[in-house]
Amino acid sequence: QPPTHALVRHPGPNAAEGLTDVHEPADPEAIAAEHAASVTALRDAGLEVIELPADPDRPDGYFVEDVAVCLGPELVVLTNPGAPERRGEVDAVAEALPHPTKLRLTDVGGPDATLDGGDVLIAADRVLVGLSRRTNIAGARALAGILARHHPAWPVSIIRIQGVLHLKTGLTEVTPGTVLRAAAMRPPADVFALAGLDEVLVDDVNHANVVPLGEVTLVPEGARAAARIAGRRTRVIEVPLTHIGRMDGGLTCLSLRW
Ligand code: CIR
Repeated sequence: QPPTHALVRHPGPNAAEGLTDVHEPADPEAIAAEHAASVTALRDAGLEVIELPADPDRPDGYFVEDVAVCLGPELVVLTNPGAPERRGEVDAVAEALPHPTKLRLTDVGGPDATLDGGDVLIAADRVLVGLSRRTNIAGARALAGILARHHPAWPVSIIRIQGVLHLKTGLTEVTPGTVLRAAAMRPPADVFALAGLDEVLVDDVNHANVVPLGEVTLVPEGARAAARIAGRRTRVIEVPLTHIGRMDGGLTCLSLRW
């Protein structure tokens, strides 16, 4: 089921002060403009969008995808982000989500379980959970346990990822059964994780992160392979992401969708 709703949080004046491995400086006003373009694109795609105000104390707060995993309109899993400086982002998003059932990852996996939503790819026929610098085994297992209970038909693979921040930085599903993988992200050692999927390799590490929304696909501006493949089946909206990319963010990170 394509999503009908999304939640976003505005970037604040401190939006360029969050965590990043990229050495080029980002401009907070440019971040705000790119973020606004992403919200317009979500609305243009027909989604109803909840907008939260910026949090002046949390520069990475607009990367809402990392603090929750929406499993449809009924159930959401509130995460325990791997970066301690991001843990304070969870509660405001949790309160704003209308889902009737809200589970805490740490209630299932214990206080040491960490997981960023950016490490969870829900594809057409499977769920991939990345073990990254942010998501540990206890966190991945806790999410897999929740999925086994609430969505027993979804096969789950836990895969170690290297070369990118989050699983979805380097791997997203562009159309059902076709994934884009950034060459910078090494292929998963678990050979079954991507079995049966068509994989398209992209050279630019910022061009593998797309948001499929049923009849519309959001892709980063200039991501030609993504636009071409998505364009065969859906309308494509390109979103500029230069400055958000410098904060290690992609399109998926900017919203929660259900
Ligand atoms: C961070 O390092 O946590 C943020 N600056 C970027 C988070 C990007 N989120 C994502 O890929 N899901």
